[in-house]
This record gives sequence, structure tokens and C-alpha cells, in this order.
Amino acid sequence: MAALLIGLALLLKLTSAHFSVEYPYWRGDSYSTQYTRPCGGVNVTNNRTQWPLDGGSILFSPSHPWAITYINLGLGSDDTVIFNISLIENFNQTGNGTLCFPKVNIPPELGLTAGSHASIQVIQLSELGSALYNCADITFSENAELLSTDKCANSSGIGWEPLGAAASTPPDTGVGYLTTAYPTFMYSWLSALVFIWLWN
Ligand SMILES: [Cu+2]
Repeated sequence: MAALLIGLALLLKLTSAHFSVEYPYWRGDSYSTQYTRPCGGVNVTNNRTQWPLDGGSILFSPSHPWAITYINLGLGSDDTVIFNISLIENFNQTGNGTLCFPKVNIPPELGLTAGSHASIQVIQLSELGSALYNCADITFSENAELLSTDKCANSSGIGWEPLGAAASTPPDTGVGYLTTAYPTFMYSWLSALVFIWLWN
């Protein structure tokens, strides 16, 4: 019975967990509305992180075994911001824990000036095809610094696979980026089967 309850608690935890953005600090807890485009149902805030003009660190905590991940930038100060600047080659995040990019570059041709406002949008697309959204509000600053290496650390087991490289892999050499996600995916199914077996 105890095993059953623990199993149930784990399952509930898995289904309710999405992802959070720790740096730049997210707009706020979006767990109950994270499917809402474009920012997980949380409106713009005045809680802006000072972020370097040429690009800064991004630290977030996924909880799904894998998710196709996008990081976009939208210029402006309000809820009409359009996230039409892609900051990173889209990738498949694998494992879970904490994932940190020490420096995500800002394209120089944007010609941003210190003091301008923007929002960073992180999107994760997982098993069932629904996307999860979170945003963080920033102010570009000449004095802002990157996260230190001890703060910008990746959990063991977390990883990311570029989608572009997988796409260019000849089909006969394997299954591309799904290779990494596959064992975790199978493990989820195995847990589910054990759970169903325990239930009956
Ligand atoms: Cu989730």
C-alpha cells in the first residue's frame, strides 16, 4: 500500500511539474497556467533583471525527461512584446534538473542600447505536443555580468542535443536526437506499467 501511494505521488508530481526559469528570474509561478501562450499566463512585471548588452546567462529547471526547447527575445516593455528573435539553435533537452547557458549572445545587429527593456521567452515542447511557456523580464545594462561558473552549473544527467545536427545525420546511422531521450522515455513507460500492475 505504501509503495502504491508513493507511486501515485510520484506520478502526480511528474504530471504537475513543468519548468521554471531561475535566471533571469521568471515573471512568477506559472505552474497552473504554463500552457498559455506567450508567457505561461503571467503578465509582464516590473521585476526586471539587469542583463548584459551583448548577451547573458540563462538558467532554467526542466522536469520532463525531454523537451524541444526554444529561447526567444522580444523587445519592449509591455504585454504586446513579440518574441520574434531566436537567441539559440533550438535543441532537445534531455534528462532533468538544472540547465544553464553561461552566455546566450544577443545579435549585434539589433543595435540595443543600455536601459532598453525586453523579455526572454523559454518554450518547451514535450511528449504530448503541448508547449509550455515562461518569460523573464530584463533591462539591458553595460554593467551587468554573466552568472559565475559555480551558479551556472548543469545537473548531472541533464543534456541537450542540437536538432540541426540530428537532422543532417544520415538515416541509416541511427535515430538521431531521439537516441538520448529514448531510454528515459522507455523508463517512464516501464514505471507506468509497474504502477498499473501494482494498482490491479
Ligand atoms: Cu509538465
